Amino acid sequence: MITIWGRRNSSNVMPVMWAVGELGLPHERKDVGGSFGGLDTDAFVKMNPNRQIPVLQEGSFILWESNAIVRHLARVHGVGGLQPETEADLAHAEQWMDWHRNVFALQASAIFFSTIRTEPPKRDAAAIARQAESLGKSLKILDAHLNGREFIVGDRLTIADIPIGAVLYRYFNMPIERPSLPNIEAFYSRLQQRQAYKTHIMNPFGRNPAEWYMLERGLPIS
Ligand SMILES: N[C@@H](CCC(=O)N[C@@H](CS)C(=O)NCC(=O)O)C(=O)O
Repeated sequence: MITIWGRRNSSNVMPVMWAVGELGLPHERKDVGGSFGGLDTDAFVKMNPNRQIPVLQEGSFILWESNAIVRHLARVHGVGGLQPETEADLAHAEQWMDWHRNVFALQASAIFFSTIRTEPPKRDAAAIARQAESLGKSLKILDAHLNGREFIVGDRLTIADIPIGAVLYRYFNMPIERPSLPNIEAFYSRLQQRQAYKTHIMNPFGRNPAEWYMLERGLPIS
């Protein structure tokens, strides 16, 4: 049995849960991090000295770093599925996973904190507009790559799609200006048809810190 440590609304827990869902793996998820706390206990720090989520636990095997967890799950459980089949596809999948970490997630997360995680009166509209424009330019690179392709690598969903696809839900639901990205929009529409994407990624995150907190705790918002 796999245990995933981490609250479900964490941007780094979500791709791991999506991979677990795509692979149909029996699992449990434990709410830690954010308002649940629990990252500073001796037991957790022993698992992840970075005091961050997600952490994968499988018996005595412990793994942290979300993209490493997604790669591990695909290698061990996803042959013929999430794991790319050729060396070239694997190399390109890893390239896009690094792009996710160093470009897309970095920029999108900064905007998420400037918008949803900041009280509306304290938001800096000019700075947010600059951040959104810069992210839009980065996404033009992915949009061009997706021209004529159904998935980021190969002809089925792989580890290349998981971290990037997870951030797309936030990108398309944040209150920002977005350029025309027709190939990404088509890709995002296809992802939204997948049950595991619906379950683990398409979870509303609210419009402000108060709503974010309520949703994190599973409480209704008005
Ligand atoms: N590069 C790490 C980043 C992990 C990370 O930043 N996790 C955040 C949540 S998204 C965290 O643990 N924050 C503290 C908290 O949730 O309390 C990964 O991909 O796993």
